[in-house]
Amino acid sequence: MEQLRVFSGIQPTGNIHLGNYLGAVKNWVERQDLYENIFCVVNSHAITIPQDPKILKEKTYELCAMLLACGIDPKKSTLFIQSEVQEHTSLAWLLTCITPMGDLSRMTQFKDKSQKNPKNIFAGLFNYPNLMSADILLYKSNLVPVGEDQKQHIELARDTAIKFNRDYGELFIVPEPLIQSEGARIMGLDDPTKKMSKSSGDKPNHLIALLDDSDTIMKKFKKATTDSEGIIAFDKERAGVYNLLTIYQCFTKESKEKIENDFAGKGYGELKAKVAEAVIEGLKPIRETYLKLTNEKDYLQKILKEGADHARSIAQVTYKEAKEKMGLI
Ligand code: AQP
Repeated sequence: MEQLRVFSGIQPTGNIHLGNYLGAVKNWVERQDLYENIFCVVNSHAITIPQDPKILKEKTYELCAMLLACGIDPKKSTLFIQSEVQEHTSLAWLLTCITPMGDLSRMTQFKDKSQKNPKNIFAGLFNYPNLMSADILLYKSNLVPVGEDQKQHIELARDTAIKFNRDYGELFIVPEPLIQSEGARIMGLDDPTKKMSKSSGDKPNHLIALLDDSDTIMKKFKKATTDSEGIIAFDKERAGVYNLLTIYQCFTKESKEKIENDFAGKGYGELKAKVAEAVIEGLKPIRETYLKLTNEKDYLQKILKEGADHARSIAQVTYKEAKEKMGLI
C-alpha cells in the first residue's frame, strides 16, 4: 500500500515557541515513521509581515537547525526552505486566479494580523492562504498536521483543490487537516485568552521559547496568569489553569484523571513549578542538540540542499500539469 504523504510548514518569524512545538512540530516528529513527510520553513510566508532581511535569513537557518534538534530526521523526512522551490509562488498565482475575494476576506488570521499591524497591511497578507494552498497541493499531500489556528486555511485549500479539479480536470488531492486532541491551541502565559504567538514575543511573559534556559522557563511559569478559584482541574472556562494542565499533559503523557488526582488539594504555586519542571526536562535534549548543530553549518546546508532538490522534483511535475490544464504554455 502506498504511504500517505504529509506536508507542513512553519514560519521563521521569531523564536519557535511551545505552541508551535506542541501544536505542530512534536506531532511531525512522532509520526515520521507512519508517512512520507515533507516539512518546509516557509520564509515566503514570513514576508507577508515586514521583516528585517538580515534577521529573516538568520532566523530561517536557526529554525531549520531547531527542527532537526526537535527530532526531524532527514532519513525519514524532507526538510527544505520554501523560497528554494520557486513552484510554490508560481502555483500560488494560479490558485489566486481561481479564489474568490470573499473567501479570503473571511480568514480570521488575516483579520487578526491586520488588526495587530494596521499601518502595514499588504496584499501578500491577504493572499497568504493561496500560498499555503500551493504549498500543500504542489505535493499532492494527503495530510497536513497543524495547530488549530490553521484549520480555516486548510479548509480553503480543500475548496481550492475541489474547484480546480472540477473546472480544469482532476489533478490535486483534497488534503485533510491533522489536528491533535491535546496541545492544538496553546495560549499565552500572560493572557490565556490569546494564542501563544511568535509575533507577541516582545511581551516578556507571553511565550516559552524552545531555547529559553531553565531559570527563564521557571520564572515565566511562576508569573503565568491563572485565577482566584484555587481548584486544579481541566475546566476550559478557566483558561489559565487549563492551559498549564494541557502543557503538563503534553509533556508527561498522563491521563487527565491522573493529573487531576495528583494535583487534588494542591495550590497553583506547586502546579506552576511542576509544569515548569516537566517543560524544562522535555526541552533539555532539544536545546543541547540545537547547540551542537549550530557548529555544523555544512551539514545543515547539505540537508537543506538535498531536501530542496527532492521537493523541487515533485513540485515541478505538479506545477507543469496545473499550468497546462489552465492553458498556459
Ligand atoms: N499557540 C499555538 N498552539 C498550537 N499550535 C500553534 N501553532 C502556532 N501557534 C500555536 C502551529 O504552529 C505551526 C507553525 O505556525 P506558523 O509559524 O506557520 O504560523 P502561526 O500559526 O501564525 O504561528 P505563530 O507562532 O502565531 O507565528 P506568527 O506570530 O508569526 O503568526 C502551525 O501548524 C500552527 O498551527
